[in-house]
Amino acid sequence: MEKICWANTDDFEQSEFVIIGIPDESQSHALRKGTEEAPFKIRQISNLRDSFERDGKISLGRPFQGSEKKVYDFGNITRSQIENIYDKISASSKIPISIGGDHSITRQIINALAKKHGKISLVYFDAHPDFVSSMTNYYGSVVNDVLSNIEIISSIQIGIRTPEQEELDNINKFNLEVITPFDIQEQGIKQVTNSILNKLGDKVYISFDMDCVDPAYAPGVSVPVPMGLSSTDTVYLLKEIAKKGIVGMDVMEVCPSFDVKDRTSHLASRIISEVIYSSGET
Ligand SMILES: [Mn+2]
Repeated sequence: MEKICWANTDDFEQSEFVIIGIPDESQSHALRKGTEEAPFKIRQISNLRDSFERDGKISLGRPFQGSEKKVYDFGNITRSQIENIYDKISASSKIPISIGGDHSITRQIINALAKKHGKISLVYFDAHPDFVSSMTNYYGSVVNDVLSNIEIISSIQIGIRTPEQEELDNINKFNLEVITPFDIQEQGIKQVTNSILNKLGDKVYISFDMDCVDPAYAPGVSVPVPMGLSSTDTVYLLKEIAKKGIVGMDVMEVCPSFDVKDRTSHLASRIISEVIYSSGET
């Protein structure tokens, strides 16, 4: 299996960031299948589109700002390996960047990371709140399933635009802050970013469902919804959050078989690099 092009060390111990693929969509109810192909596809596209050959040497089209970080690609793991492997990663204070798979995987990652970090400040990018409570342990109940391991007051949802009534009721019940694409249209990305940065706690985890982005930029997702975030606004916000420091991130729900010319996988590759390069930079 190809490694993501941003991987620059073969030594796990030396690395600051660990890329992990989790090609599992067993807890998705989406009509579109195929998110399990994303860890392979995003790595493949990263090597085709984010790198350049000059006189037989490969160089990266790296982000414009931010310094190089040590990145290790762990390869793919199964759902049942998540707890053990994330224990190992957090024991050595490395930052996991996970590629799904369906969004339910985030539940297992957060529950594992919370053992080390305590309550997580969750930044949840998604078109859908994933806050169903009448069913549990699937891709529509992630926020409900991690409630005991997140600090609601410092958590936030971004990009939400198609909640079910039950999810709206839960958002109101727990007083979870939500920023919709219209909020960004009205206030501007800079003001929205500042208010998010002021809200976040010390242990920030970014869960990134690719369907938060407008289908014009990210058509290859399992449940697309029109009127999403622009790719530039999204990455600007991600970079500003990453600068503060994160304990982990995931990129979920990319669905390569519904993509248009791999543009969603290319955006996913860029997002991963922008977050890594910006991370901890002041
Ligand atoms: Mn989701």
